[in-house]
Amino acid sequence: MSLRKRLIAAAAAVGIVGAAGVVAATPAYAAWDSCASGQMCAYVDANGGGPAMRAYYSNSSWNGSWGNYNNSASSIWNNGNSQNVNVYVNQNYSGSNFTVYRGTGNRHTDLYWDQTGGVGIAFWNDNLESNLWT
Ligand SMILES: [Ca+2]
Repeated sequence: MSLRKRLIAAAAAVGIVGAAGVVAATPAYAAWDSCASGQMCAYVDANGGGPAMRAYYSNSSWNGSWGNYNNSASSIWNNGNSQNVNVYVNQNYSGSNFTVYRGTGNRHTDLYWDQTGGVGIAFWNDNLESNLWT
């Protein structure tokens, strides 16, 4: 998701909480369930929204016949059956990376804010380009 859209969404979310205290806001996107068992899914928008890179296998580049997903993911879920998956900021499994552990509890809901690995805010967002099942 673009930074501008993200800031608008964040402002809207803050407004909801400020006005009503604790509210279970309906997310703008709720597409996690489109990630099939056995896949790692990297969505273009936060919270499993928008188109997704869906990978049963390791991919040295997220651009391919399935679409162009290099430098576009904003959320990610490993719905694999047995393996964790490493994701990288460059093609060919190179550059900074982190492990996406299997399971619902380890979804990276919004890579813009994710500081996994001690990197700054917005480092991972729109920056991933390859994945390696481990
Ligand atoms: Ca990148």
